Amino acid sequence: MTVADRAAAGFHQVYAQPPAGRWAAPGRVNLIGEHTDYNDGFVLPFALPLRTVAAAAPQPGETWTVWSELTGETVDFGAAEVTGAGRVTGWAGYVAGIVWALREAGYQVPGARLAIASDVPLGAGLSSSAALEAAVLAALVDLGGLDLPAEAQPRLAQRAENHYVGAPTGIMDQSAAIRCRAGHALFLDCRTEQVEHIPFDLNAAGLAILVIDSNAPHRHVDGEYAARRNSCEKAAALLDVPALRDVPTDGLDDTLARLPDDETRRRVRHVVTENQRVCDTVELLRARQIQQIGPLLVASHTSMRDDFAITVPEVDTAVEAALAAGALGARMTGGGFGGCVLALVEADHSDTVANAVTDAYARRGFTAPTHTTVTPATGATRLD
Ligand code: GAF
Repeated sequence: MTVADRAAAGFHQVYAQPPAGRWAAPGRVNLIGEHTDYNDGFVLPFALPLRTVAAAAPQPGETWTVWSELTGETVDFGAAEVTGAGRVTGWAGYVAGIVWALREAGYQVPGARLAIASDVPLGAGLSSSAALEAAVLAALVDLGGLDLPAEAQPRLAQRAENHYVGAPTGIMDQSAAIRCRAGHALFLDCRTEQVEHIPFDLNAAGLAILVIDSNAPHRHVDGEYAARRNSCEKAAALLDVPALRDVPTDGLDDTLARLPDDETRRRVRHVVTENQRVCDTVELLRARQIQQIGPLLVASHTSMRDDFAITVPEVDTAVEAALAAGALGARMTGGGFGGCVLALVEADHSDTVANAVTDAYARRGFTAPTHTTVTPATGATRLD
């Protein structure tokens, strides 16, 4: 059964009625541009063909009921739970967070019953939470006939995640889940929220993106993420700029010399050089030179490993093994401390690269990685 059919079947089973519609939103990988979003910088994610589907129908009053295929649980909440942040916890908190953020923004949110099914793996750094937020948001916007254009939806979903759930993320994942286009990467300016859909036709170039789940245990992800964000914001204040996006690449060494310690200098260097790498990658893709982006991916990984300090031995091993086996480029994707690695490979070479990573893991005694090849899919959409 497809994920959309599973959502509909779950809806029937739980509510003994058909849904009024189904809405899907994808997970994402980020081609390049890590930890740049909350620094007002640039990112270049694309949507995965793995999706979360919300089957939904209106229900009377200010009440919401949501069932999840994954846990088999049904959670109910009402107006009291969405007048203050954080009152619904766990996976249903993302759903309540969307209702909360819509109400905070002044929308009349329709009561609803929802059934959620998903193919986006949890905890793999592929943005399962943003996919859930985006699918639920799309459903509620349509059911309520709310005047909330797609361009404005990522900021609202981010508010749900930041303030209701309490995770201090940037705007990349929600933007990818909502605004991506099939066959394209999404070049997003996280300050202005302007986007350019950059053609990313891997097939035509005889290439593939291999996504390898490092299966590394997540270690201190939330605390480390918040710490990175904090040191970036402090550094921007020290440099007297609104955000690290405003630090130019030219004269970077002189700028870094104004900072008080080596760790802060490294954090800033990562963000400034990573923004530049996103722009350089976009230039190459515009020129249809996908093959040439490999060294930028590798430089991004090195910067995340050595300057931003967000990689772990499993992801470093996967990147090294992929490159040694002939990948054109490879890097960790997502927030870090585990999650996935992406490798740009010749299409007929992806098994060789994947097997090389599996072998390297076995030699180091790591839990075996899992892998899949992906092409850019569409953002949030109503299915029926
Ligand atoms: C996570 C966050 F949710 C994003 O906002 C982004 O900061 C990313 O880590 C790192 O680039 O996915």
